[in-house]
Amino acid sequence: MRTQAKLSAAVVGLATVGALVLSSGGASGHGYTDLPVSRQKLCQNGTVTNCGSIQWEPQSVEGPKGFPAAGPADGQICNGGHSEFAQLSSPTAPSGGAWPTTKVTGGQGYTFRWQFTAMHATTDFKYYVTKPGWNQNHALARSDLNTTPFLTVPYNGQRPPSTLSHSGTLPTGLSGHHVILAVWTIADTGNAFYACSDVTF
Ligand SMILES: [Cu+2]
Repeated sequence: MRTQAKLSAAVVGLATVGALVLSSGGASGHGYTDLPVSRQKLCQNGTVTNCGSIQWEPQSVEGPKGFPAAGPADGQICNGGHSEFAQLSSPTAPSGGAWPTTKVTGGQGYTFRWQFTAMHATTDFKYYVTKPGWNQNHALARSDLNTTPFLTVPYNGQRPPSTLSHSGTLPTGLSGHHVILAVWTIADTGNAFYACSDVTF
């Protein structure tokens, strides 16, 4: 009897652990930008090939929050620190050649857009852009970026709708190829979602 009681306690314990694992798994993925189109979306829609597993889950670029003080390491910012998504930090498209870019104009109003598959309680959204003269020949690092966001949208712990647009103004003084880094910071976990979009000013 005692053994049986211990066993069933152990089974309950395992079930609890299982439920916790499932619930954190459920919170583990879930948004990307499609305006301007992000690298993970270009992989998912087949515009860029040889991307690896990110093509099946563009919403899963989830890494530690706190960028730029914390967050993914330099060289892994665009892949959220996930080695299985390393293709996203490649300075060139995994299929060869340059990442396709969206044409934008400095000083112009722009509507940035996120798509969510899980609507997490949200601290804020921040948008960063690379500096003039950034190093385009390596995986994106903090030294390439203006680490002051050009757009911050506080969200006060609310949950976003499945599609969310933000109106902002593109920074001035940039020309040629740049990367916009969008960061979605979750309020009730230690994580954030990262999306890099290539643009031409
Ligand atoms: Cu999630």
